[in-house]
Amino acid sequence: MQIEPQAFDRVLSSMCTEPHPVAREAAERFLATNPGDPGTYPTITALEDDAVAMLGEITGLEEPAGYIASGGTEANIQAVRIARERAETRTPNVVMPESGHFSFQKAADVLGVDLRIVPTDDSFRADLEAVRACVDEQTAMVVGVAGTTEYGRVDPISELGDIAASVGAMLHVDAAWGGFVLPFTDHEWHFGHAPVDTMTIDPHKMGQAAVPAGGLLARSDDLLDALAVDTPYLESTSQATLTGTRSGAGVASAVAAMRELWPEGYREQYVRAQHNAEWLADALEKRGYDVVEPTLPLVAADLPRSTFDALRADGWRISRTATGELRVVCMPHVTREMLASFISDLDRLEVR
Ligand code: 0PR
Repeated sequence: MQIEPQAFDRVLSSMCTEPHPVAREAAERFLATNPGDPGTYPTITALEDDAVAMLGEITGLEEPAGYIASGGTEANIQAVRIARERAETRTPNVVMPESGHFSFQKAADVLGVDLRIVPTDDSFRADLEAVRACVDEQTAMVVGVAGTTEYGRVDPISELGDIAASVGAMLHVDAAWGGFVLPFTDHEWHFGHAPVDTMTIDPHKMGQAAVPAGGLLARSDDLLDALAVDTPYLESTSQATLTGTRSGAGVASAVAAMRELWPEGYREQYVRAQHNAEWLADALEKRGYDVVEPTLPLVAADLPRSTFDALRADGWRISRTATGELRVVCMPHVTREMLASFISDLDRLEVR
């Protein structure tokens, strides 16, 4: 029996997308490889080095260290783990704006660190005063988000870096979603712009790679060493990943997608997505809804609950922010035609 996966033609709020054809093909070829065992699978290990090198190029990292993780969650957990290992306190805390992803909650639970959540300001970015007031000598890490899950906002990364440095904490940037669009904007977000120590950037989101392909990057090898455990019965001597056996599919597809698309393909994708987001924001505004302006290709708007539910019943895969706004992520598979059809469904509902 053939079971068809979810079609993408009505998916508007996912951060996943249809993999690029070259990424799909590479994923299939490397499906049975395990980059967790470099002695046995050297080809995929070499490809992983390529992936990290390319992610380094995208994020202004001169001597890239890192690996392809299962996703942003693993990368964020591992970044917190690095910070905890390096902290000179037994009661470390992590300071994060409320716009941070819930994966940090998991990290805090698993690693036993205290997660301190500070408010965002009127523009949905980390409130610097609040961050300053929250850090102390026990702060192991300050988190900045470059492309927030709900509103696509970019925190003031340099300023967060200064605050982190003032208490000897590390700075982690979560660019899980934003990392493949930010290079084409004026935002300051990466290793070349600020004293960033670690970063999450996921090829399986805007990078058009197949799932699972997350990315963890670190400013230097010694940061990753904090994660390494000995691997006695493998030919390689240590492993820095959280998972053991992991799919080579994500790694190979990440390399294939980045080789194909960086930088021009991603630039075109960003421009198209941003135009789509602005078109949608405009269409919603014209209909009288409150819209959060899309600084990156992600639109949030206040829609009545009943309208939202009716659109879901029509098959639209949409989701809501914590405060109940409709959230549309203009991923590569989201076309203008899809958005126009969404708006015409909305018009039909509002007439009734
Ligand atoms: N950091 C940020 C900024 C994120 O937005 C996300 C995921 C993560 C980390 C975690 O990444 P992984 O899910 O790869 O571990 N944000 C989306 C969310 O939680 C994830 C998502 C993706 C949800 C696809 C639905 C979906 O269909 O909303």
